[in-house]
Amino acid sequence: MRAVRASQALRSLLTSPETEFLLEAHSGVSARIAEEAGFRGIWASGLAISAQCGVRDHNELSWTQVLEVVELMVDATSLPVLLDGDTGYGDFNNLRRLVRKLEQIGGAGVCIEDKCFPKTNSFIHGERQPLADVDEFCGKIKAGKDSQTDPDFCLIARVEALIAGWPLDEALRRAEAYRAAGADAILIHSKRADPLEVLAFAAAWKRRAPLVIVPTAYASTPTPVFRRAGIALVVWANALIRASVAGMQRVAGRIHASESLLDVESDIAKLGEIFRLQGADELIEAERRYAPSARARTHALILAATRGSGLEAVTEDRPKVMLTVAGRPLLARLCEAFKGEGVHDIHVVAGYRAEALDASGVRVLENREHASCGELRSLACGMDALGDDAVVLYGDLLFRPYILRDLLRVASGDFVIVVDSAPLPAHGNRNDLAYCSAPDDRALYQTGVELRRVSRESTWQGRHPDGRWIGMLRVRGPGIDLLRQTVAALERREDTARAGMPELLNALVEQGAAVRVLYVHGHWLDVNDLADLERANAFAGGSPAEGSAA
Ligand code: SPV
Ligand code: MG
Repeated sequence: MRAVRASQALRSLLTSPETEFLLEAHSGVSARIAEEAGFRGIWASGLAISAQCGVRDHNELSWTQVLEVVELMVDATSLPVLLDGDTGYGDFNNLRRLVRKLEQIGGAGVCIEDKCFPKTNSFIHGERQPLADVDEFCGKIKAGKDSQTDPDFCLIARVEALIAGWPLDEALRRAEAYRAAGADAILIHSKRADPLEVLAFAAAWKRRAPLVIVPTAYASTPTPVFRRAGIALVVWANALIRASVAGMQRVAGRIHASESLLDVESDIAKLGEIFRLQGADELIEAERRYAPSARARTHALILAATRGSGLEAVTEDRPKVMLTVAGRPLLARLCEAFKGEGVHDIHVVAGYRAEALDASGVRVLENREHASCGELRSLACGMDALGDDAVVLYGDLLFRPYILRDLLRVASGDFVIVVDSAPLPAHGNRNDLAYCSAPDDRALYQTGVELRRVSRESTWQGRHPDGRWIGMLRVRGPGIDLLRQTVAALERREDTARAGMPELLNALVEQGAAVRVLYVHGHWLDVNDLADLERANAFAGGSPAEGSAA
């Protein structure tokens, strides 16, 4: 609900002792832009609305088509919208329907001009356009006023006599008749390059009713001149449609010539700005409130930028994640695992041999600094893909489906990592030893265990590790922001700029974040060397699992 009704707001602009301004808008987004610029009201220009539809300002749009645009504008802004209603789209009866419909959709008022339907724009042979009969036009004004139910709805009568080449007297005669018929204000239009006839009209009019002007032809007139003349409302009637046309022409030409977006990217609005103008954030908020399950869609981010030392013999032409295990690439297996759990929003951060990454149904992000930076850089590249809830994992993992399922469905907390409590195998890397708040007690269904440290040290604070982090992290809710900030902070520090995921987990713990532990007992493996690849083939092929995949 608007605090002040739109019609009231428009009326107070008309009756304010100051000169006020309306800006043309022709769409929801242009209306919102006008509001953000500081305008207090909108001119729903017939010229601009028809132009944005690619048709002439000649009543080629039906009045209901015009109203559809007006309704979108009303919805998009809290400002009063004054419709440039041409001649009222017909006789008095058409105007009555227009007024009622406008009220229904929240329009604040209508301006009608004393020409004949179909009219054409005043700047196209304005002198040749016949004026309406004064009595008939007065009848139309009365009909319009009689059919409004909101007392503040404004009906403005536009005098086209000067445009059509009639003298000042005729313009004054008409204006007075329209005022007497009930018009709330008079719009006096002129196509002269100077404001003289409008000023002469204003002087003779003596503020009998608020005066509205459209200084398109006499745009060089300083605005104080209008203030001094007592003009109530100045309408900047076509600036936004002209701005958008000029912008679109420039950009379309450059894209066509360069066959690229690169030249224009810095001159056009960022997508984020479009989303902001559309109110995308509000929808995210609303989804949280009304459809939390829809919002809680989990994303997957696969870190797959490295070649993998120990696998050089088989990664000459492809990244590790494209290695084939039991007939299918590791990446395809991971995607299948995620999709099987309903996680369809999958991003993979590529680096080494990114071009060889062949993945349908996943989006590829690139870490161009993969050779010189650590995993943090890859994670930073994928940060925007995390949404509100994500599983981040290494691309060389193979695991039984229940591990991901439990991580998605059972584990709770802003951060959850999967830790394998099975005895450490003789083979495999030991960078990710996990020290936790409690060891895995397989007789209990533990949910409250937290990570204390991930380390390659085989003891920490005199204790043995509780297991091995398998390279799978779930992060969600407020955890996403903390993750983002922590990655940024680590990247800023010289000693941690090239760090990996273990340093990140430790930094989170050191800041007091609760990193929950989901214990598993085997049933996974990672591929670090050729022997692992062998094991992976057996694991994926269904042979009795070895090592940590026991
Ligand atoms: C419009 O903006 O459509 C107007 C003003 O009616 S003018 O183009 O000057 O006629
Ligand atoms: Mg118009």
